[in-house]
Amino acid sequence: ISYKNIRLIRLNLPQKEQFVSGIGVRNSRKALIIEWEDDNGTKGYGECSCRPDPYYSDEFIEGAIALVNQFIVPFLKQNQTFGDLLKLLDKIRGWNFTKAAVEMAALQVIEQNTGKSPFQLLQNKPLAHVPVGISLGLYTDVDRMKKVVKNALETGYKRLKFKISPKVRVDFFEEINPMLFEADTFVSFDANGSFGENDLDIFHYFANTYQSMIEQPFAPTRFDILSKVKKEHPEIYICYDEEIKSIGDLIKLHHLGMLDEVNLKVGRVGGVMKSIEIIQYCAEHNIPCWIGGMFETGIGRTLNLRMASYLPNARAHDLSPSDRYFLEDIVQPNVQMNNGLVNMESLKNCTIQPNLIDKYTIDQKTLTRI
Ligand code: OSB
Ligand code: MG
Repeated sequence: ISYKNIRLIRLNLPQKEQFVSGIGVRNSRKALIIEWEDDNGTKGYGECSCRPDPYYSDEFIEGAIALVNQFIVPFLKQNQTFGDLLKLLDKIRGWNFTKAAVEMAALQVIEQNTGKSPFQLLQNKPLAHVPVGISLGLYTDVDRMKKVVKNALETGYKRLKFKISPKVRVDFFEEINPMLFEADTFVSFDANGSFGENDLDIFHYFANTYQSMIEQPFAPTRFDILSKVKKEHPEIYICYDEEIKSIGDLIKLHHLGMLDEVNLKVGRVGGVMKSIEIIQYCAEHNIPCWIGGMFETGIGRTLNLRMASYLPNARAHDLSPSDRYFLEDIVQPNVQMNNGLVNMESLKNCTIQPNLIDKYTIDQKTLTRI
């Protein structure tokens, strides 16, 4: 793969409404897009879906830009194999979201030029319709929350995932429970690592009331709290998000007997190749695995959906169409969902709109090969 220009584009996309989680409050999505242009003018796009602050992972957008500037682009050769690029990226410790974005851009160029993609390594036939769920924030107004839940149930999402934290309003859930128990939609919870040793009462409220999946209840690496909870209540079902950044993290949890389910984010584990390794390990060991989201633009969303289409047994992925959270996406037409299913055929029409990229660009920088 050759390279002529790498363009780093920083966007700010307005959201339809504020989103609150155990991580923080967000009114708009700052995004970083990496455009890779080869010698023939073929362009590939990657999305770095870390947050602008280091509150989900230790990466943040300004840091990602510095990494690409200092430790990736200067080491690119005029021509390299995809394997050379992976070696260059592997040498860098951490920075998974950033490395994934570079890999994604390169893969798009390669696919356009040769028709080859690493998805061919996954032997199963991809699904034509991918089941998706919705991730709902923390609410400060119970009427608003009721409306949102009612609407999500009517829309047909295959799963409702509620953000929870030690400050969550349990009384709101008490009011909404009849609606949740009546519906046959799967309900799960995500604490984003916000519970500590002193929040076990509220943790157990959610575990007992719903006997469902809880995502990343405790801070990553707090095996002490986890194993205590698991020993006392083996029925508690844990899904990991932040905790798993590599296949090694996954294997460790599996060997410790603490792994029930995996939220796999392509960016968090460092890209498509790393994700495929994880998918294969999960398949071999019967570990349920689904694709998580970071409120990406259509660029990242499309790739995630493609990955999800190779997981035939997943209940639902965190990949609701982006018009749920953005006023306008830079990919148009938007991904289409019908009754909780995304039609993969319809993704073929979803096209990156350069004029919309321009409209939402805060700043950009082009690194030209010298
Ligand atoms: O914990 O899964 C999470 C978004 C940003 C950071 C962390 C998380 C999320 C989501 C997004 O839940 C779900 C989506 O993209 O639809
Ligand atoms: Mg999560």
